[in-house]
Amino acid sequence: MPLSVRLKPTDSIVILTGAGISKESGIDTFRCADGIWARYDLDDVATPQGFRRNPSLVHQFYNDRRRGLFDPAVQPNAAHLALAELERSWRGKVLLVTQNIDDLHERAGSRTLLHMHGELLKAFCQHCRTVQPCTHDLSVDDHCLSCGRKGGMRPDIVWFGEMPYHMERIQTALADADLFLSIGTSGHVYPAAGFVAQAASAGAHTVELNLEPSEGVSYFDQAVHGPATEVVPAFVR
Ligand code: BV8
Repeated sequence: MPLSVRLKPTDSIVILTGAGISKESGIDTFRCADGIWARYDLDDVATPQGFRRNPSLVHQFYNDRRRGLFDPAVQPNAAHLALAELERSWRGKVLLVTQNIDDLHERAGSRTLLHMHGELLKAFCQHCRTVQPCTHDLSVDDHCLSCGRKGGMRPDIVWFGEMPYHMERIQTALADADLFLSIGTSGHVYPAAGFVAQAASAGAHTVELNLEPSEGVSYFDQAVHGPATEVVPAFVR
């Protein structure tokens, strides 16, 4: 049943995506059997403490993943493209919130997009606190493009224990949502994993589109399980 049958044309839609939507584009997830946390200790590479302990390890972790974005085989897939088409064709508001740090939603054409965990293609200077584009390998020897000082550059990524970006805008959108779609996320990491309960309490219809039931599946009104490139285009058409 097309989305337009479920909703009024002016209804608001909030979409949350996680690593699963990029899996079929060749980007690793975190908690699948062959995922990133099977190869790296989260505390070493995705916390401020880990960065202070060994910045070179963390830079290498993100440099490898940033380089992966430039692999010609890594392209937006049918799920990314279907969400960009929905944003273009839907008359109501559509807000796409992603936990992902890749740029596949942008490359698919999505515009109203918030990266709540930051972006691989940006760097942050701890001295002058500016965010700047980053397409190259970062290291402890880098100088900031803004203040010129050395040794303060880090990936512009939200690590565990750090406040995610755009939370106020996300909370406002969840309070106003008529439909909340959660795509390709295990529902393990907060505050993102709590969005479904917030949307539901505001009266939204909540749907999970995921390869398999997530940790939060019981919070959803509806769940469709299968590969994102199949279930997402079928649901949003
Ligand atoms: C914070 C860095 C507070 C970027 C990441 C309760 C409330 C608030 C906080 C907490 C809380 N309980 C615990 C916490 C602390 C913590 C947390 O949640 N810990 C977890 C381990 C329990 N949260 C935080 O620290 C957050 N910060 O709360 O700050 C605060 C308040 C005031 C002041 C200061 C601070 C910060 C969280 C962000 C951490 N950064 N990563 C990076 O390196 O990428 S999180 C990491 O997990 C990634 O960002 C990733 O996006 C995120 C979520 O993972 P998923 O995207 O869901 O990926 P996963 O592999 O888990 O699942 C993939 C899914 O896809 C699977 O279900 C699979 O079945 C499916 N799939 C696979 N293939 C396909 C598919 N689906 C469809 N098609 C396919 N083909």
